[in-house]
Amino acid sequence: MDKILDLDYSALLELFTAKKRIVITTHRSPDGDAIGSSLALYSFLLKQGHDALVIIPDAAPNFLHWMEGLDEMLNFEMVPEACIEAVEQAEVIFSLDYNRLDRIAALGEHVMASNAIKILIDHHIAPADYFDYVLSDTSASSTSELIYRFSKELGWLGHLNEAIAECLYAGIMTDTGSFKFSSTSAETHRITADLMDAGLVPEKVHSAIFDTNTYDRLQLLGYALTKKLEYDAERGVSIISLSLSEKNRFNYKKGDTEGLVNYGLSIQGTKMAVFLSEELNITKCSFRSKGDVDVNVIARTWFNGGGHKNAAGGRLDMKLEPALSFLKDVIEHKLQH
Ligand SMILES: [Mn+2]
Repeated sequence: MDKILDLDYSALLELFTAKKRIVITTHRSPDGDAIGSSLALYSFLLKQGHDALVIIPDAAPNFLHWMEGLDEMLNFEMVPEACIEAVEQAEVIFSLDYNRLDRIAALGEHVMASNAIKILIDHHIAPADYFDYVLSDTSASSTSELIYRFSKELGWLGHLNEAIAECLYAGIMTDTGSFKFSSTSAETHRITADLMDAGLVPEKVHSAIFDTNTYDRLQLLGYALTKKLEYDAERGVSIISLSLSEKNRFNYKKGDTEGLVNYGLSIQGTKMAVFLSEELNITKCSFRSKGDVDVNVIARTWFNGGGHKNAAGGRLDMKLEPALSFLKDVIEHKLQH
């Protein structure tokens, strides 16, 4: 069941009447929704006259670098002292697109220790109970959709412009798989229409996010699909595996194999897709599934990981070859098909 926890907006209206020092935080390995919702809220707060700052636990991916306000964010990995000081001085701290402070790594301890008013806005299940204000709606497509709702309730939408609309759209579009996941609602489309009325040009954002391949990345994708994709039609399982040296052959950069596992899942009849990626002394495992196949349980039981029912990750402390044998052994002997 979708659970909705809503905010006391009259108390918040009161809170934001006077200028506040505000820090916005979002989760590790921030995605389009994390960065988009944070920068949209950041712009709204600045336009309302507040002193605002976005802190990210680690770097934002390159395909989001066009967003307005991105250069003003602080990266906790790069400048921890400045981030800690800002958290200590904050009167209000927002937590966006994550539901527990351990999701923001070491930064979480400082947020926890702070006396600031803590506001959570998120769409993941089971938010922790140490926030002062919680807007949690698991039926919402994205945190960006919730930032739109939040800003509307507080009467800030008069500030909505093209740059803010682009940030919100990027978050909604990426979290809904370009409006195809079941979390896409009529409300999601109504909000998108409002964003277009505010000047948004959707194709511009699509292009900025998706048309960013390097030649090496496409070559790596081609290699992975033609040489390294194994498909077990009988069990409906596809596996792609890449060694460190194979990745290095294509000048691999972080993010280059993002989404690769989904190609395996797109084969008609596939129930589960796995991507194994060798790193220095470990092999990372990504799982995707359809329907009732619970990859969260599989990742937790055999691969030191976890996640969601249809999307999970894990790691094995071994090189690629033994990891691949281990995976096949689990598929052949441990799982029911
Ligand atoms: Mn999200």
